[in-house]
Amino acid sequence: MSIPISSQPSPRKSNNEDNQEMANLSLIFDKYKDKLITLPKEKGWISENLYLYQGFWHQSKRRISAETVMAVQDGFKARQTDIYLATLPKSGTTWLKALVFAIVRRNELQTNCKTSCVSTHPLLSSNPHKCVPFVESVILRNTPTYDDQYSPRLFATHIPYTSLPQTILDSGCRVVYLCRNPKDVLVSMFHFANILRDKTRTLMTIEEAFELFSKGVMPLGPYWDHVKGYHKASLEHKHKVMFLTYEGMKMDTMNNVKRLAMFLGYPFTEEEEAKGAVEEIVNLCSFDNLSEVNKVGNLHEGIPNNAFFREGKVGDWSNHLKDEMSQILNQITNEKFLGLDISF
Ligand code: PAP
Repeated sequence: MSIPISSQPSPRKSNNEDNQEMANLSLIFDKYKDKLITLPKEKGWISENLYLYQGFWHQSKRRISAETVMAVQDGFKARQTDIYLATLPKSGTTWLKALVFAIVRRNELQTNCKTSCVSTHPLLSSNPHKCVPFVESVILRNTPTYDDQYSPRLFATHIPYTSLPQTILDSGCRVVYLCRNPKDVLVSMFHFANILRDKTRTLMTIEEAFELFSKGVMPLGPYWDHVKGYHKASLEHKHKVMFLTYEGMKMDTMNNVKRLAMFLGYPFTEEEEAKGAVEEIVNLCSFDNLSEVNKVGNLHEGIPNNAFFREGKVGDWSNHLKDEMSQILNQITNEKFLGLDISF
C-alpha cells in the first residue's frame, strides 16, 4: 500500500500521547509486579537490578523491561506484512532503524529525488527511534497511534528470539537481526549505562562492566545466547530471518543495503541505482549525518538523543579494554560460537 506523504504517521508525538504512554506503562508495571518479584536478580547497569526472565536479563520499570516484554507476549498482535528489526542493545539498532525506514518508505518519501523532498525527510529532523518504534513501547500506545493502517508496519525489538511472542513467530513476517562484536557491544553499553545511570549510583568502572558482561549479565544478555537464538532462526528460516553484522555493514554498506532491500521485498530498480538512490540512503543514515541531526534534544525524559551516537566505529574496544579482558572475551566467544559461522 502506498501512502501519500501528507498522511504519513508523524514521528513526533504530542505531550498527550506521551502522558498516555506513561499512564499505560504504570498500569503494566502494576499488572506484572507479582511476577517480577519472583524472578532472580543481579546487579543492574543503569538501574539497581536486572531480572532473569526466560533465561535473559531484563531491566524493570522502564519502557524496555521485563514487564513490557511480558505485556508484548500477552497482548501484541503481529501481521504477516510486519517487519521486525531485532538487536541486542548497542549492536547498531539506531543505524538499522534508519536504514530500513529509509529503504522501505522511500517511495512515499521519495528520497531518490534530489530536490525538495530530501530536505524534508523525517530522518533529517527525528531520531530513528521515533521513526521505527520498539514493540516493547508500541504496546503502550492507544489504538489511534498504533500505526495499524500502515503496511508494512516497521518495528524494532530487543526481545530474545526464544521470548518472542508466538504471534510474531506464527505470522511468517520478516525479521532482520543485526549483531556486533561483543567487545564493542560491551564498551558501547558501558558508556551508555553511565549516561543513563540512576543519579543515586556511582558511575560504573570498565572492570565492573567487564565482569558483569562476561557472566552474561547485561540488559538483554547473555550476549552470546541472544546472538545464537537469532542465528539459529536465520538458518532454519532463511527467507524470513536475515542475520547481519555491524562490522559487515560497515565494511560494505552499499551492498548490504541492497541485500537488505531485496530481502525485505523492496529491491532497488536499475533506474534507482543509476540515480544514486542507494548511495543517498547510505549517506542519509551515516553516523556523521544522524549524529549531527541528533546532537540536541531528548528521545524521552532523561534519554538524550545524542546518547545513541558516540564513536560509531569498529574496534573502539581496544581503547578501553585491557589485553587480558580482550583475551577472556575472545575465549568465551570462541567457545560459545564454536562451529557457527559468526565472525566480526
Ligand atoms: P540501542 O540498542 O540502545 O538503540 P544502538 O543504536 O544499538 O543502541 O547502539 C549505539 C551504537 O551504534 C553506538 O556505538 P558506539 O558506542 O560504539 O559508538 C553508536 O555510535 C552506533 N551508531 C549509531 N548510529 C550509527 C550509524 N548511523 N552508523 C554506525 N554506527 C552508529
